[in-house]
Amino acid sequence: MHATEQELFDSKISQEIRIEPKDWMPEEYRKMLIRQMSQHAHSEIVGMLPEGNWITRAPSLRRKATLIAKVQDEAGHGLYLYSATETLGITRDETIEQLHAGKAKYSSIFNYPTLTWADIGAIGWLVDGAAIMNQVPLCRASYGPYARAMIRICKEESFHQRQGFEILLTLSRGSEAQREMCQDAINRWWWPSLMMFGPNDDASPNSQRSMQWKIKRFSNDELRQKFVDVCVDQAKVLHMDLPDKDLKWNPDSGHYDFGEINWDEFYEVLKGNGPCNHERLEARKKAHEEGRWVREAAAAYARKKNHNHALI
Ligand code: FAQ
Repeated sequence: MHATEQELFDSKISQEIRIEPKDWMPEEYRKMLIRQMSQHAHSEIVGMLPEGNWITRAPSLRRKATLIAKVQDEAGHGLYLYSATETLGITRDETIEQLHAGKAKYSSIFNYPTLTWADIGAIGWLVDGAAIMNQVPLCRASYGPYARAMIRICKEESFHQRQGFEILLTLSRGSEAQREMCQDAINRWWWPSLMMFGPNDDASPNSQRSMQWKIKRFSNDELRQKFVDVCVDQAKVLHMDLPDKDLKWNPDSGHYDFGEINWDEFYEVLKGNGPCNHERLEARKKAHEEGRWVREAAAAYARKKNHNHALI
């Protein structure tokens, strides 16, 4: 008897054989990937905005060059992820349209403002740090193009995390004002970074399915806990505090216990009511409009080239 397409798919998943674009896949699997991968791509692109804000104000040429390189890397990540999403049968135009219409989400973290230079350090340390914790397991995601895109992305995110930590380390060894600025940035970015991992497991509608399909390999709470555990030790190196009075080593679990996340704030940000949601979306729409002529010129050039080839 021949195996059905569904059986073939299931057996590939159970044997850790990657699913590739031309393979048969259940419609729900395809939709789950389009949702997560396009939101991930949007996050990388919108994520350029808070840091881009500091390129002109970086305190030295070295800091400026590094920050430009980092922001450029995020653009690259967005582009690989849009391309990987296109392999699922949705065009880049459609996914971008969903973002601009407010139908597609992007990471909540990018709706917070970057008020001081120390925020650039805190983003590198905490935001890229959380991104790595979440994305290293995605290098083993069951969908080939997503998993392969994540390998390079994770290597670059590691460099970002270190540059952020080094910014904070420099500030933490500086003047009183610099130490205060460093602590203030950590205070503002800590909780939103924990929210990046998504709702608690019992309130996460997609996790179970995604883990059965081996897209996600760990639950939101598992990854959040790993992140808290590594950050506590890193904060000690900085001689900075994490703003949580309930943070405490638990010898029974072998992990740090931590306080309750403000989920009302998280869902308000998701609904569009965070401090910078409006500004971020407007900036993306404006950039898209202003880049229209470039896309049109590139498309016209490609058409002309194809036409000339046809004549040869
Ligand atoms: N923000 O059922 P779950 C970066 C939504 S890239 C906004 O748990 P899932 C690099 C979720 O979409 C950061 N929405 O969902 C960088 C779902 O809504 P939907 C982005 C969130 O997918 C650094 C609903 O809540 N990383 O930082 C958030 O199983 C520095 C229910 O949630 C990725 O996208 C949130 N934080 O798990 C760039 C990684 N959390 O779609 C520049 C890939 C949850 O049903 C500078 N994504 N939601 O309407 C993932 O791993 C997953 O999608 C999760 C969420 C873990 C984010």
